[in-house]
Amino acid sequence: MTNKQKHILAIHDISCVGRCSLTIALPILSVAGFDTSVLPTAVLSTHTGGFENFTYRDLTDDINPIADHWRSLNLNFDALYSGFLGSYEQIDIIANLFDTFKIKDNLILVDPVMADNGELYSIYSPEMAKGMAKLCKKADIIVPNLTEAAFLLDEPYVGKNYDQNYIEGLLKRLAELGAKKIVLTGISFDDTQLGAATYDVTNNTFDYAFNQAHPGHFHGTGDIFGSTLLSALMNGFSLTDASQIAVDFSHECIVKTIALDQERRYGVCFEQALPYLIKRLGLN
Ligand code: PXL
Repeated sequence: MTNKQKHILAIHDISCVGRCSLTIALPILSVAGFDTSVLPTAVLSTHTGGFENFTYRDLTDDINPIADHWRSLNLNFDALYSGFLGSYEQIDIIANLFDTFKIKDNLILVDPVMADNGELYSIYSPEMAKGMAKLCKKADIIVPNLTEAAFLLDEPYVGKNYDQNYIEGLLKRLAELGAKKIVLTGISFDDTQLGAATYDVTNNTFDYAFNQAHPGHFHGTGDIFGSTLLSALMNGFSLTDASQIAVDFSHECIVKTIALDQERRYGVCFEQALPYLIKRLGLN
């Protein structure tokens, strides 16, 4: 019997400079062994976090014609992975695309990329949060950070002021949006560790994955985490193990970036950590 190569669709923007979104998802999913197709949601000269005067081409009008062509080709995807969307209108368009391409055994992962550190990204309005909650309903797995979780649930952002009880309550409330697996990123119960919390609704189990914390903000690590989590899940790892691999690979990327003294707004030096990921996924 042949082992058919899995086909994944990554739905994110292209930020031409400053690694994030598709310039992270495509190489990571490729190195993890998958035929990765892309649906660009916008094209920016740089990402929005740390550069001024970036260009922004919203590709909303291109998405339905692209999806219609794919429908005519009867394409199938083993996973669909959405991240940064180019406009509020894209939420309904992507939800519709999920309806078309959802099949029994494929996986829809929604990273509700819209906010960090208590604030929405500058290009988004508060209505984005309500729309993202609707998109999360279509997902098998969602991967919000703590800020996005607060926006999705229309709850106050608590900053660093939380405990395990709060996190597990938050995970349960996020599950009410509809996904059966929830992964909450950027969790830290003390200053030395940073990681993710998972909630598997079917088994009613909570799990945690941590690695060493490094001070400061490392741009694009949410996309590193989401792409790695999906890579591990699609290679057959459990939710708990995939989350630990994603935490550890994100940490590895941060360590490389610090060692190379890279300017933070250009993103993390994940390229040099890819051999580590291949090893962790058991692909070498
Ligand atoms: O990493 C999330 C992200 C994706 N795409 C764009 C961004 C950001 C975060 O700032 O600006 C364009």
